[in-house]
Amino acid sequence: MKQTADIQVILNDKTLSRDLQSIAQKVHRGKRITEGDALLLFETADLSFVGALANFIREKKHGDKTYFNRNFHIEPTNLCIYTCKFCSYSRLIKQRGDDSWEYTMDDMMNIVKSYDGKPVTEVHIVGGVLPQYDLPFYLEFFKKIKAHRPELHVKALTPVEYHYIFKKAKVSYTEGMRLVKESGCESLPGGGAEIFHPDIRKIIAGDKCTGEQWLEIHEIWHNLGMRSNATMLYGHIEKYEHRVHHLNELRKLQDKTGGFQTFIPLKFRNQDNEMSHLTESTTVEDLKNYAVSRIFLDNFDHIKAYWPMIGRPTAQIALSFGVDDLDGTIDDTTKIYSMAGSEEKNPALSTQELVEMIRRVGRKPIERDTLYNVVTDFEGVEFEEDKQFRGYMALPVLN
Ligand code: V47
Ligand code: SF4
Repeated sequence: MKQTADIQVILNDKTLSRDLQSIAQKVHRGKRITEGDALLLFETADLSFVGALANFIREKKHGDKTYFNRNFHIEPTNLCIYTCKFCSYSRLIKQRGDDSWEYTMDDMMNIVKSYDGKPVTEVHIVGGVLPQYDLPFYLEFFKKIKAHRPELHVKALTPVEYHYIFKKAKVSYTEGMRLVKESGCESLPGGGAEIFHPDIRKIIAGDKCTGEQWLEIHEIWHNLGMRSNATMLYGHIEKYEHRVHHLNELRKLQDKTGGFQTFIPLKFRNQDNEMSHLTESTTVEDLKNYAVSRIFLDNFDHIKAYWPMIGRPTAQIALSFGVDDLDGTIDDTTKIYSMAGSEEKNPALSTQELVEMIRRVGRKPIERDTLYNVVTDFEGVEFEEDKQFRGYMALPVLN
């Protein structure tokens, strides 16, 4: 269901510059746009223009289908040896105190067990980097999860952690990723990417893995036949050219491996971090960023809006600006964004709430698993009122 201008209106608009006309023609014909085109879109195109093009691509790929999954997060610790300037979540080891946590293996297995009998399909594991969370620890943790609940998909750790734990264990990236796969980790989340360009990365995240290392670890993982996600942290000190460079690095790797499933733009939130003096991007900018990402990343199947970060209303609008995925039901188990100033203080949505949120903007909710297999197509499914149960009671409608 379109909420933006029709692409035909754009194609017939004689007031557009030749360059924008040419980009619209490329999109209409399914041709790839260049880095220069993407820069031009960021710098000169208005929101309705990029929205129309992005929505055209979104609907060509997915129609009104809008995906989500049922997952929970485990964040082993919020202590971290690194000092990323945008991070509101981590505490340095010397700040160990009331607002920090370090879960043991048993603590984390208890979290996994607390979901026994609940219809979640994925556990998303990511947190700070600390020496005790080393390669043997994580390999054992993945094995324990799979032994306890074999069908639960383990989506775990980013190249930031992998780079650190492999170095400490003195294993190569290739050997390390092979062990990780063998132990039951099935995909990588998209975190740690930030901005690949060294000019920006060295200022905001100078002491963790480089952009090249992030890309190399994902490439090795893809070559093992595995899938992963990608993110970009935007709306801080980067310029449009850095965003385009980042998107282009992802597009090049995707051309080589095809291993990325989804791209997730992450809006910089400015509460309680070393970049709090920066003004956050506007919602117009956020939507434009989704749209240009959708247009540029022609070889990515999915663009995800992470609703705990941007809030539910913006996530709904984003579905008309290239986004086809809203992440998961997230049972209040991530602290990353509430600590950084998101309007979602306790991010939890029941399946019923998420389904209704998608339907209210005219889209079709589909529950997927991590690899985008359909778990439930909610077409014609109504809900029985059950306020106590945080899952859902879906009843097929018999017409
Ligand atoms: O890498 C940290 C970001 C990321 C802030 O793959 C911040 O399905 C904004 O990657 N403002 C971790 N962003 C989260 C992540 C993710 C989230 C949802 C789904 C998936 C997926 C991956 O969070 C970090 C960093 O880029 N982050 N602090 C902040 N103040
Ligand atoms: Fe540590 Fe990740 Fe925060 Fe950087 S973003 S300080 S690596 S927890």
